[in-house]
Amino acid sequence: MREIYFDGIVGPTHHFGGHSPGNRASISHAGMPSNPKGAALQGLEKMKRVMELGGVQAVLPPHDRPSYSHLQALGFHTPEEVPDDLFFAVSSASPMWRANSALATPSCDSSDGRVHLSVANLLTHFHRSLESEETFSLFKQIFSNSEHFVLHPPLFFGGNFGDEGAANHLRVKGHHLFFYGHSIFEPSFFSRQALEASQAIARNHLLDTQKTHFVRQNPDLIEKGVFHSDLIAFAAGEHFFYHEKAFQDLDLPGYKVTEEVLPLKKALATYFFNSQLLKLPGDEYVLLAPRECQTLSLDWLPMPIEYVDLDESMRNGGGPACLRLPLLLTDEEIQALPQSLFLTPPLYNALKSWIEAHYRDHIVLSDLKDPHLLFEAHEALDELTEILALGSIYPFQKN
Ligand code: SUG
Repeated sequence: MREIYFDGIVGPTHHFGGHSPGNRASISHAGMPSNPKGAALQGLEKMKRVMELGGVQAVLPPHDRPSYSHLQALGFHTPEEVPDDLFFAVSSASPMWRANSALATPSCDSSDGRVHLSVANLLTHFHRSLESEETFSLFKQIFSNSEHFVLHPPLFFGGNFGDEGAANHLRVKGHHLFFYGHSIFEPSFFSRQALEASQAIARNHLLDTQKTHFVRQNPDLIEKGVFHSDLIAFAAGEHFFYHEKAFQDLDLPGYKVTEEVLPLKKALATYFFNSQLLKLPGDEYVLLAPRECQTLSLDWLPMPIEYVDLDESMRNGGGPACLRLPLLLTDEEIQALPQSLFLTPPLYNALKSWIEAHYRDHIVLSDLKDPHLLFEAHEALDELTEILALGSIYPFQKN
């Protein structure tokens, strides 16, 4: 079996909207000018590095933003009628953080022998809740082979039944750790993941209950900005690393990183635990860490580290692991996916030229209402669907 990383391509409207209370980076960078071209190139360079290291890398297209279909559903007809905050929210490029798109479990762990994927509802933040419908429809196309894949729709949208996908889940030595922040019967203002949502996913994915664990996130840390558990723990293959303050009642052995080795404050400021641990052929491991971690002493780590520059995404609270949806697949399952989505040197070159031709390198919030930006974004996405051989996936392509 191989680990596959599906990274989201950063969309042309990438900006700093301050849309995510509870996410400190998002709030502290609100209103700053952004560089969508730089952001998309940084994401692409990370994918290229994974490919060069021997990882299986695939791409997922951005969503259609600003989303006029959502504005129409809200009764608006022209951009001028829409309050700024609402317009900026429907313009968010947040689908780039594909760790929040869904949660996938491998076929070897399900009693029906198939890969299960549950699309996340992302209900706690308005701009993110807009993603699930489009993700579900895209995934229906990508994971259409029902001999190998079972796609579950997003869970209920009400009653604090929040689910944020792979960002609150790890697979460690065949065991599944589902991290949650609250129960729907005791909602918390800050927590994004409900216990009941995680339990429903484990049941729907037909996992072995003996190998399924529901672990509560430390509520103090959620208030300190650990809005997903992938900001405080990571795993791949045999390895599992977590900060000693991360969880309550963890009953699975792993590498506990103590406060002495890495103080929580530094771990959060550098996003160390959002590093992407790659499991490569021949049981080699490489940790892709945000470049902010270069200031840390990490000689206790048993694997080599490489640093990646993802500053644009990081300013919105998204590091290396946030940008990718991980899947563990057999060769046959990999063959059952659209091959046009897998990164190769020619696809890398095509995406690079495409970004350079279509993206702006400077956006302030007021630019989002510029009708030219919408036009540019549509032109770009239209061309992208050709590059990725996806057909007409966007609402504007069907008009
Ligand atoms: O949901 N930021 C995202 C970051 C997602 C990080 N993902 C993982 N940890 N896996 C969020 O808070 C900010 C957008 C803005 O403010 O413009 C934002 O949505």
